[in-house]
Amino acid sequence: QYDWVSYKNLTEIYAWLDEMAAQYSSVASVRNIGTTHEGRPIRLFTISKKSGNRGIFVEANIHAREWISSATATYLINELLTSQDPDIVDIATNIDWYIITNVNPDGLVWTWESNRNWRKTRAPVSALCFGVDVNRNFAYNWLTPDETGNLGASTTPCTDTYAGTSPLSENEAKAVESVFANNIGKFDVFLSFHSYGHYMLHPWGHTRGHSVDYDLQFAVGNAFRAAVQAVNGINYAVGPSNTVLYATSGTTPDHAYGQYGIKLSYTIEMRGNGNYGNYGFVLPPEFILPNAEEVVAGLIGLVNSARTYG
Ligand code: 0X9
Ligand code: ZN
Repeated sequence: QYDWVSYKNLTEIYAWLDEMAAQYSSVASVRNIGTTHEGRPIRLFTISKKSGNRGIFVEANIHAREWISSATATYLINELLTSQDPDIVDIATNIDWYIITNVNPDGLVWTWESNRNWRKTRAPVSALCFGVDVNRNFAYNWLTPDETGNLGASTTPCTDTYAGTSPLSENEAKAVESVFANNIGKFDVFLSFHSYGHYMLHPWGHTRGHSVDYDLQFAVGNAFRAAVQAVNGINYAVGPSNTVLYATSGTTPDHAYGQYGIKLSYTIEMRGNGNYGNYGFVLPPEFILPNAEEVVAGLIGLVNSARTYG
């Protein structure tokens, strides 16, 4: 029986996605959108209960060690398909959901079998070194320094923020890219689930300059923050990722906004530190449910805020 009491490995997550797609086959489906270096499928789960809906695209676990991100993505799928709560029924019925629970399956398996702290993919990238940071491999302003000269990414294969040899060089990034490219104009919101630190980050990462849609991005991000805080009291910091967190280039949210015009594009850094304990990426399983509950409440707040804008 699947639950959110313990973390699940890739085999368990993929088996559960299959079961849910089979059980709710009139509204849900799961399909392969790419294959990793080690031959594992990258899978897209979709929920559509009504024709003509606009959509929200969620990616999770692009960083292998951030287990809470995929646990929250599966919790979200479960809520959308099973909850009777009117707010959940609303967002499940009136929005199409495109969810990649595991952008980086090879990395996740490596964290279970060899190194719990692994971040990147597992493709060989130089003598003795493995892995590209998929969240530095997207095309929009790939390896572009900000005003302070900070690349926010690395050209050194052995480092944790290695950007790859070229934009979209990695199969994982190509798979995510295919969802954007095959659904132009579909998504009003893009969400990248990460941990940790309690941040709700909007573009840009690659520049300190304010985006054209800064006010909208901040307002909707702030609605997420308020709805999260109402559940368990955790207060996320909201703002542009470059200045609130640090410089980055080639991230999925910058790409979603810059390349595809998805204005409401966010990185959500979930639990891992704070006054209940500084666990970092190794968040104990008893926090899966409270984290997931507050994030889903946050998403309801985000949707209702977004609806008040054109
Ligand atoms: O460095 C990252 O990729 C993210 N932090 S993490 O600790 N999960 O690795 C932050 C990315 C934020 N940047 C943008 N949203 N542009
Ligand atoms: Zn991350």
